[in-house]
Amino acid sequence: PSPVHPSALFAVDGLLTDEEREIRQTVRRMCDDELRPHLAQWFEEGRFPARDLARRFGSLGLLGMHLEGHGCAGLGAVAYGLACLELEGADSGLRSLVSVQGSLAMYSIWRYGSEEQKQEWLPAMARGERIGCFGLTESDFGSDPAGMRTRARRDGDDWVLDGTKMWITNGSIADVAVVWARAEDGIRGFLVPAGTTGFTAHEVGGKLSLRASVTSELVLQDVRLPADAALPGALGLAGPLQVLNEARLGIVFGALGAALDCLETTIAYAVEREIFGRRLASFQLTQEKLADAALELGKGLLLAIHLGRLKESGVLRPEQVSAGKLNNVREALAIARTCRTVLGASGVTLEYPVMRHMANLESVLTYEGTSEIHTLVVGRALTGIQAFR
Ligand code: TGC
Ligand code: FAD
Repeated sequence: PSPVHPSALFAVDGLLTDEEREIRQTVRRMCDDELRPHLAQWFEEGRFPARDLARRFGSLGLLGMHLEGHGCAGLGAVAYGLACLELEGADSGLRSLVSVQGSLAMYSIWRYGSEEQKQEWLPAMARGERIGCFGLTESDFGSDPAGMRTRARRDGDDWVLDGTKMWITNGSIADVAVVWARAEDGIRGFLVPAGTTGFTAHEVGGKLSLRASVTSELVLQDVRLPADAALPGALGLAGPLQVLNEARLGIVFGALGAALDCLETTIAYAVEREIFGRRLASFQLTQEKLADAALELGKGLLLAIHLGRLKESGVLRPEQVSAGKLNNVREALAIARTCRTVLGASGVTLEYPVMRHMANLESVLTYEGTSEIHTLVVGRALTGIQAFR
């Protein structure tokens, strides 16, 4: 019998509209033609052309693609998720660029910003001409942002910010940082343009994961901002946590893209590779690995599409996003690890994308809420008892 592609096993294409399938194909083609040939090098060198890529992604309408108005494409959650899936099938770092720009930085402005802030930033960010970052985490307050030390105090009409943010994607290449800080009346978001006096960003080196992504520390020392730098619609931790739901949904899809790339690579390898006088794919142990991976991939995709449809109907709850992120990233990482075993020694090199995806997925398991935090969110939903603190 002729082989069935792992995505075709569950016939999920039938759950998509023509427009969604077309968007997926367009992003896939762009990844194949323009990104895949360079990924191993970008990862090895820990450098990639972020600004050029942002413009290219902007030209395809991928930045803030699920937002309406102000130059954004206004597409549905599933279309956005499928774009994330294809981008992450290339490299999680590229999906990160798009997640942070569209779902964290742009969404913060779109949801909580004034009309003037939206007009100033959103169209240029949608085109990829200006890059944003999202500063919530601090070195001592990652999983528990409620404890943040960054402060915003009033001085006349101005705001003055002091503090340090850590592990901020796009931080040192951003034109604007969305910085979350504790004001007297609660946590507020601020738009801090690059170059503002007292604001500096430094790239974090030595990463063994997401090497094709910029990760930075943001330092704010007596940063004076005008009154209209604050996002008027956000007060309290619920503000940034609501923003995170957007990006987490992209990851529910995206992580499966990395897993699918691993599985496609591994099936092709196992069918060609000969050992003990037979093809590697002809051994039952190998087929069990491939079958289990395809099952988890298919189940994850069904879950992702279901959550996307709930989002499009306006009824998606945060604990459902947590369940999706927890399951799909955990399974994607397990698939990447299993695929790596099938490739043997070749699996530990950059000749194949599998270990690169595996290393990237370690960050994906940690950022946007660790797997433990999402477990506790689901546990709280099931029991009504919070076990965070
Ligand atoms: P808690 O008391 O539960 O909540 C405080 C207020 O927030 C509301 N809330 C949410 N609202 C919308 N969506 C959610 N997911 C929400 N979770 C909570 C909640 O209803 C409450 O509202 P109100 O009005 O009653 O005040 O807060 P807590 O301090 O107990 O913390 C809960 C916990 C641990 C779940 C939360 O702190 C958390 O999610 N921690 C994880 C932090 C995190 O995910 N950081 C990510 C940083 S950004 C990032 O990683 C980008 S990666 C970049 C890339 O993609 O490349
Ligand atoms: P900690 O919170 O110190 O957690 C350490 C371990 O303890 C984890 O396993 C965690 O699950 C566990 N743990 C914590 N609390 C509990 C508990 N109550 N019960 C049981 N176990 C617990 N942040 C941003 O704001 N913006 C960004 O753009 C951004 N980009 C990132 C990019 C990369 C590459 C990485 C790696 C991180 C990024 N982050 C960003 C930060 C990320 O969100 C945090 O790393 C994450 O929230 C976890 O925080 P932490 O690293 O301080 O770990």
